Amino acid sequence: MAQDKQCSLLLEFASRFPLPHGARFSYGTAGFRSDGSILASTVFRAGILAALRSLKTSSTVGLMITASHNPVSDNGVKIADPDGGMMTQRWEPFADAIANAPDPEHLLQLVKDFVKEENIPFGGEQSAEVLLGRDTRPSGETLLKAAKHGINAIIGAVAVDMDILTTPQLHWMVRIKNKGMPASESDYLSQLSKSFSCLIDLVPKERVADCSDTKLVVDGANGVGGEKLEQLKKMLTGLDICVRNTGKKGEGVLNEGCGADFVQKEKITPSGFGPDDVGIRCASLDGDADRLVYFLISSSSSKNIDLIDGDKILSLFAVFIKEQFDILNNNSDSDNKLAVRIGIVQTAYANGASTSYLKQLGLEVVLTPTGVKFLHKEAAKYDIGIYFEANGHGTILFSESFLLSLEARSKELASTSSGSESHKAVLRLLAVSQLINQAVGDALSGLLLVEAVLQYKGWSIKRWNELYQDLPSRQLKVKVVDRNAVVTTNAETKVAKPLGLQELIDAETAKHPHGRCFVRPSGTEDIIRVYAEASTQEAADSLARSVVQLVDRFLGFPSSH
Ligand code: NG1
Ligand code: ZN
Repeated sequence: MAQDKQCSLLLEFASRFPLPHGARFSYGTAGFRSDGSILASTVFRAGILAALRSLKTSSTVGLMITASHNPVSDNGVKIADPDGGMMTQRWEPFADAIANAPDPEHLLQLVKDFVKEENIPFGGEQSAEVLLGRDTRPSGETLLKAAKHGINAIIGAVAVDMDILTTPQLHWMVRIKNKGMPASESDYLSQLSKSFSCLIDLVPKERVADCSDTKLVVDGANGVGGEKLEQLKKMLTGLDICVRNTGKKGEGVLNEGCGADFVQKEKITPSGFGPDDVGIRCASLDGDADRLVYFLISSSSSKNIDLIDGDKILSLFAVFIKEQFDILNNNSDSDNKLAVRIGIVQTAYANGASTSYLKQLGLEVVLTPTGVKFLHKEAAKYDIGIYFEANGHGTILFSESFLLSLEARSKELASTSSGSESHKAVLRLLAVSQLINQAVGDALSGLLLVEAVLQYKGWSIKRWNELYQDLPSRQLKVKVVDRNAVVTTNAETKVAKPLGLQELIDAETAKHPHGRCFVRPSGTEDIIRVYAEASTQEAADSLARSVVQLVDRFLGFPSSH
């Protein structure tokens, strides 16, 4: 009986969200992405998916409506698992299948088969909860309604609208809620501001004098991040933050000529910045504030910038964390040292100079395929895993068991040598674990950690940029008939298919000193990406261009030949 009611409810709701003719959706690197105007059926079905995920795990899950750094007309949807991370990859085939079900009957059949296979209580015996968030895109409001319908199509499931949020805020809320702790937006903001001020209080006194450089100008990409940063900055002391591209009426279009993706890919000043900002520390968030890059305008006569990307943010964090362990262990007896496994996780897009630098610090570096779900999973294998994509998405993960050891050490030091250098080092590490988002990369918490570490080191942005010098690189896109015709291996550094393409890429690469080049299908756009690196910008550009031609020859549209 309950099952019948459930089935007719699902059929009825599904008939309100028909699949657009000819559309195909795939749960890619960051969930479903497409033009916002054709996404209602997908978001409705993602609502069903989220409700089932919550039923399966008996926990709260999240559903975020965003297309991140993509144009304002795009939108997207992704699911956050109970730990705040991305939805398990094991469920992606089911996500794809329901997103493409041609009609309500097929959709219902897929759901019925899946709940049976996964042993999911279906028909109202159990309750489910989904937290909903969205960025500032105009299509978000309609899509939110579709998501609510999807959730409400599953009896027992409740949708909780958390309103406009950054992506990392929603992931944080899901994680914290499932830990049984207060998980509102104000809890998030106060955790960030408290742990930041704790780190600032622990800046060595002799370095405080070097910290006069407190001015920071932030490009909010005309998205949600600017507005949230305005809220956060009221709770902070010791930082003078000015937010531009806030997205307030008349200020500009989301991600257009601004934002972390623009700055990282184009390497020029975003709109709203100019000659008056020469020498000042600047940062850019992306449209949903899960990416962060810094930059420096070094001359008033050029639009070029010195980009300080995710790799350099990672390197700054790695230097800081390693230093805390050096302090702790250099001040401990040999039988009382705290053993730690620190892992650095990057993708093939990491600048080669960053990887060499990190290895030379004695750190263990691993590469994974693109997509934070891969990096996150790898980083979680360490006591402390630091992961970043070059584009500025990343965070630092502390394992639960290592956090317990740190807390125990902190208690011990508080009673034996409170205020000692070792004690301060442990307190800094604990504050970092509070400040940095443990669920996903978070531009706001990342920004506060960068600021705290720069103050700790007494470093200017220029000094930070000099940690190592990036190898010149170029990223290009190629439109092809079918991007899935490219299959890669070795963390995407080699092409397995089409046969013969890799050999030609190798031959091109060999022509350039320090050459490195790889191609892969994008998971978020219908294109092939080409990345090239070489000892000069001209060489990197020419290598990228030649490989674009190769890809086009193998896979491009016939008319373009
Ligand atoms: P795709 O389109 O799969 O390259 C892009 C980024 C990823 C990741 C996702 C999610 C590059 C080269 N790729 O993925 O790193 O951030 O978007 O937003 O920047
Ligand atoms: Zn984003």
